[in-house]
Amino acid sequence: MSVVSTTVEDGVAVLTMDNPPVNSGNAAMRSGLADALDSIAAREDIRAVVIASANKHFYAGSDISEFDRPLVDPQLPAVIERIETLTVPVVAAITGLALGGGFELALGCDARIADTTAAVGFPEVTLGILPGAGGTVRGARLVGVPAAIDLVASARRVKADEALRLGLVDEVVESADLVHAATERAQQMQGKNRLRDRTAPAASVEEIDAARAIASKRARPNVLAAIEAVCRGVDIDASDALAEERLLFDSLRVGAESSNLRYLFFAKSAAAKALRTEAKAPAVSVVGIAGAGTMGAALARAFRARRYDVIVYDTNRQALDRVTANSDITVTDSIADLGKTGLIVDAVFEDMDVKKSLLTSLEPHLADDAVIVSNTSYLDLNEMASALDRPQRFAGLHFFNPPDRNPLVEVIRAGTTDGSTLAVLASIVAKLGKSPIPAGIGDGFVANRVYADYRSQVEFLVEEGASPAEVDAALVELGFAIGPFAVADMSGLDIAWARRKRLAPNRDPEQRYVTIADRLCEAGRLGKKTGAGWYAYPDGAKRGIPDEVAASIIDDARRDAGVAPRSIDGDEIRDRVQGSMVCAAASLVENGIAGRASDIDVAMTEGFAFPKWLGGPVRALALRDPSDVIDVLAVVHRSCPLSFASAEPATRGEMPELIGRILESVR
Ligand code: 3H9
Repeated sequence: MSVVSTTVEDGVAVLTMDNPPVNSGNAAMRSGLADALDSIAAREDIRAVVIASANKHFYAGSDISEFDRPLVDPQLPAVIERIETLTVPVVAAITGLALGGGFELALGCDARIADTTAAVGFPEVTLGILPGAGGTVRGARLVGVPAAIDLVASARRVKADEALRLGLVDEVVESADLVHAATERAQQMQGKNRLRDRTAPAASVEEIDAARAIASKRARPNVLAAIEAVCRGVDIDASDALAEERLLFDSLRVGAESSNLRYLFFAKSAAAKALRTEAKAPAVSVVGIAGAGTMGAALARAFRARRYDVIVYDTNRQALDRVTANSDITVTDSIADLGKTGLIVDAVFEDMDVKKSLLTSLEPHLADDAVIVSNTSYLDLNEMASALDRPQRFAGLHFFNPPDRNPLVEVIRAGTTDGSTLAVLASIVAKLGKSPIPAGIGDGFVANRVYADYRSQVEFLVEEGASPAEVDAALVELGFAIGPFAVADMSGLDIAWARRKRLAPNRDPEQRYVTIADRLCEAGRLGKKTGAGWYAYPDGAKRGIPDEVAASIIDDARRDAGVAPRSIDGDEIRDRVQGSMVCAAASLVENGIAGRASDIDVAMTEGFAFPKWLGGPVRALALRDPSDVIDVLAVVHRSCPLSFASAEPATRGEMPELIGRILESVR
């Protein structure tokens, strides 16, 4: 049976697309549409056509799992051409999302009616491509070059009311009236209204230059190509512009960048899917945050932004006042008030006794099915759970800084956590719009554990001879917006210092330990806030500059460690950083703390700004020549045989079995 069905009433054919879950455009959808349009073309009794959806979304874009292979005919531009060559008007009835190819399909129609749930947009650039079925060409002819540049380059979703204001849709109606309104519109239309035949609304050179300048900032090559396609497309014949756009789309689609971004899309899907359970999740509408510090306040904002009612509890009145200063968040110094909430996030001070005491005083006030989560970064969740009478309703929900903007969340199952608790968390992270990964209990869970090995490696590199500025520059060249030492200075060196001091008594003496960060802290260089850290910030300078004092602290540390500094090039820096993260990934997967190697790529790209177009550290190494990978792993192993024990076979020229396996899993 076709995924597109046709019904005809009063001379209007309604084509209904039904390709769950999101009506993505795969070969079956395209041929279903093409066949239906061909049948209509052959009939004389049809005066108008409506294209509608049987599902939540109109058409969430092309099925990107098809992009790794040559695309099967009929391709989307050919389907849209059939719409345009029909002599009768065609109206798109947009419900839910019309994204990418789905929006392009709607732009191929003669009118667009949306319901109030609708949102349209071009997410293609986030997949390393550009719209490939006329989005740049018809988009610019509909709303003008500046607005089209913004749409294709920002990838933003435009909700129904704004879409109406911009002219992207012609009318917005209630969902129940959508198909009826589209049918009426189709019946009233006098002939075709093809966007390809239009001239783009006029825009001044200044307006176009301004839109181009904003959209081009730090833009990847595919975004620049999308902007150029919009600008060039309005000056040439529509058929030529469509052909040029398609060529660009195809060349980008088969490139490494787009392939890596598709890999990440499915990696995120797989991580989210791993959290789904059959268990029932009680709906949560009121969220409690325990702790009104910086993290608690930011968490409160994140939940409030997604329309949860939020109650922040703290005994510190000043901290509570800061939370209420700019928001409609309720605050309380009475723990009993958290009894009204369905989810409570522990964001109190990172100390086991403080956490346990919160849990024991909180639990008696809660409904039986309320869930408590801890946002701890390092503490043992099983030990915390032991303080509770209902430990099955407890888990870890670990957000990353700043939690109102950083999309990464680790969902950590404690030994006692039940399925319904996980179901609550899966639905909450989805509503928050976060990118979750499941994680098990272990020092630093998944993401911080990988980051810790990355951090140690950059310090090894400095001890061996690279300067902090050289390391930062090499990693900015890889694609990070800012290097690790500049990041450390921004966040402050004192928190990590306190942690190192706490862990010092249990540190394995065989563990390579670089003392430079400790020496900087001892010298009062705690980062930007103290005017100096790895760099100096004279007169409140925004960006740090390398200075003699840090250089001499580094020299002293090298001398005391018996290291003769050597010059280290950017390639070695980049290789060692990525190799270290891959070793960490291998041990996390082996110990079951991470479910899949691809979860580590999700964690590093979503939470730690590893360049997405490389797919993440594991994927990036997996795509290298195996003999290069063995060389990289051998150097990483030698940098600290204890930390990077899993890479040991590489020193004999062999691919370590476990690492080979995780690399294979992400190719
Ligand atoms: C494009 O259109 C290019 C054109 O210009 C070219 C024309 C020639 N493909 O995310 P969910 C799967 S580029 C394949 O959990 P939600 C997804 O993996 C495309 N699969 O649901 C998941 O699978 P599973 C432009 C897709 O409600 C399941 O569907 N379009 C696609 O949280 C449910 O998805 C986009 O970039 C797809 N396009 O979110 C939109 N979309 O159940 C990409 C979804 O096995 N999609 N799947 O884990 C999204 O952003 C979200 O999926 C969406 C729904 C917001 C639609």
